[in-house]
Amino acid sequence: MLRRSLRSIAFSASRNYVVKSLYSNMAQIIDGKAIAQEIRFQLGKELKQFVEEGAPVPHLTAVIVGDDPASEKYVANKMIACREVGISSETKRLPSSTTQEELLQVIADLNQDPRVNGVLVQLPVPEHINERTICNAVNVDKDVDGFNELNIGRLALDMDGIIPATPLAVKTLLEHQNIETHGRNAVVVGRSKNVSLPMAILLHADGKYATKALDATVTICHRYTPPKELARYCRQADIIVVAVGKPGLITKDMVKPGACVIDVGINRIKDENTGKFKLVGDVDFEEVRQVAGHITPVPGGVGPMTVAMLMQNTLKAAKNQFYDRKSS
Ligand code: NAD
Ligand code: L34
Repeated sequence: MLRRSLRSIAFSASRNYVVKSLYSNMAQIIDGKAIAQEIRFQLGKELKQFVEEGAPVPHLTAVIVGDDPASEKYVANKMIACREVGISSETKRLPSSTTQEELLQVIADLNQDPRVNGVLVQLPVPEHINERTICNAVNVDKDVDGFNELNIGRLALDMDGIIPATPLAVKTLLEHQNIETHGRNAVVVGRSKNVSLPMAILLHADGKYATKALDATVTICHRYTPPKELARYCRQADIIVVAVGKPGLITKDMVKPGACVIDVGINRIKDENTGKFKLVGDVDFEEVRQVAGHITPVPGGVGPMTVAMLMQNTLKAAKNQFYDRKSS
């Protein structure tokens, strides 16, 4: 009886939607890779127009200190994206023995170089170098990572500036998927200065100011949040953004049915079946996708979007510099 009535509903007007919502509770997977590709394509067109107006081809320089294989991979992805969008780019590789003074000199030279529009120092830097000193040394107008204290301050004060690529990636994914955030509960798991803090700002701040933030009610959980409390906060969340670096931290029982789960974490773990290394996030993807409404995969979620947002920031920086220069 129930079956028959379900079937008749299923054959009504919005057949596919009804069938999906009655027979499958699987989350919609947010395809960060595809959305990033779309954004790179649009940025390519915008860049072409900018250059046609007489602007020089925007240039990004990335600096890697030491030989972290993950940094090599991420920066390689950034260089590939630059090529696709039409941004000229260069990677400067410095040995892990580079002193802080030497690195500061490299940054000062890039700050001075009028051909360079964007500068980023890939993190982490070796232990003997102070990350904050380095981030603050990058000229605020060329700081395409948005890690300079002035850009973080501008973000905190709802002012226009450059927003760090990963939180901006999450915001753009939420907007692209039409996820309602206004007045909703969001939990950010992690409290790092480069990802989770700007993420929490973008989620809670007022959408009517320059940062076009998301108007959610935000809770920040971190290493000292007891696991039971973490689970309790997460269960109340309409949106969970997790950036910790612990595979399997977010499990099915911690997620409210229909919630949107954004997995920023990247972990390299050994696949028990193949013995090969694979990438996973902080979310137990197979379990959580059974309850969530939306979920990002790892790989192919926030990572590629972070790279696309770096391209967006670089074009924005180049435009700011060009129009400022022309008007002065
Ligand atoms: P981090 O490594 O600096 O710090 C980790 C954070 O997790 C800390 O704030 C800590 O308080 C918190 N934490 C630790 N254990 C916890 C627990 N049990 N419960 C709740 N919180 C806990 O952070 P990060 O630089 O933001 O990086 C986090 C993860 O995101 C890493 O896996 C990193 O590789 C990844 N990441 C991905 C991207 C991307 O584009 N996809 C960008 C940046 C970082
Ligand atoms: N200065 N340091 C600075 N700026 C950044 O914005 C970063 N970050 C994080 C590490 N250090 C940084 C990145 O670029 C992490 N990150 C980043 C960039 C790209 C990708 C992931 C993280 C990425 O392309 N991820 C792919 C898979 C990559 C792989 O195969 O290893 C993905 O699909 O998730």
